[in-house]
Amino acid sequence: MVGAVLVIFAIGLSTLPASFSDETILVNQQIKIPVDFANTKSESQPFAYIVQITNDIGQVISVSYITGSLGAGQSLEQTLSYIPYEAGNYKVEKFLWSDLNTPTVLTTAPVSNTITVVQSSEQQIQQPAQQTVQTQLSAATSKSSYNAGETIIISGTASSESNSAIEIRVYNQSGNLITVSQTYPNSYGVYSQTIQISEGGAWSDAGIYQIQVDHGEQKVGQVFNFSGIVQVAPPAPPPPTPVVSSSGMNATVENAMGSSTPGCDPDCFIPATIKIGVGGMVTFANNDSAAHTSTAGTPADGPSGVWDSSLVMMGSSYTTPALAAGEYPYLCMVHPWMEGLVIVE
Ligand SMILES: [Cu+2]
Repeated sequence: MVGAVLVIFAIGLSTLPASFSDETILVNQQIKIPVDFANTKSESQPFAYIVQITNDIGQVISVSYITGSLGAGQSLEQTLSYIPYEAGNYKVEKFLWSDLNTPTVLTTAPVSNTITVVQSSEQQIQQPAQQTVQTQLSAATSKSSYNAGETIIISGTASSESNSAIEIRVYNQSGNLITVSQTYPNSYGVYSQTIQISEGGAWSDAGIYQIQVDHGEQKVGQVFNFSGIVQVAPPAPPPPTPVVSSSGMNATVENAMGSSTPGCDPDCFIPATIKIGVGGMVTFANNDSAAHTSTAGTPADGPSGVWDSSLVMMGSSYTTPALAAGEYPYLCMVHPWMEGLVIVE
């Protein structure tokens, strides 16, 4: 066994290019965020490299990530890009984890930089552009191995700037195309698609299957193992009962254990629906093994701005401001399947 937290990478991230701090970035100008690091270990190392951008008032407006594995002595140099559509001060934070779902933090502290974005004199007379998120296409599967009858969840990031569909193709172990489906990124530049594995038919031979994800000019691939085994159906779950927990004036909500992997819904936040008094606050306690956010808003409409925890690390918590009467849907920005509701009355 290795220790719980190891600094395994030599991180080349202490400074961003001079343009971040010394020059002024204009609205609608692309910011290139370098992502470069080296594995100095003598064995290969899986990683999830996360870039989070927050705006003036602390709202997370973009989360993008690169996942993969680096061999011994290998280094990675890539660039994530982001286009700010409004003037303001943006904070860029970089996190390096071993895995998106069961992360071991590979660096002791995130790297943080502030970018100042201003409008040029020409831009000041223009209408503000609609906000979109431009990010590099990525794809991850909910598990690395599946049995017949199971559901594959493919999720990742994609630019929400283009209106083009994300096309997802699955090829079997012989290279034959067995499914094609389409989805669109939400306003955060996050997408998620489910693919049901039928029993038999095209899904019959065990082996390594490939997923090809295309979005505009960008392409990424993923592989997973298909066992070919028909999974015995689990006992039927009890019928869902809408549980509204009321804890009086204030309340605490926990992140469900393992909620960084799809499948926790509808109880990714416990309890998923909470009722508090007018002027009360909700504390989100992260006792899960992954980092999460609690962000007021919906996947369809984006953040409402009522509250946004930004990334809450494992073992930490976040408390909302005092809330006025109303119903507040919220979600986790990193794991868009995690949704909850706060009722204030
Ligand atoms: Cu989450």
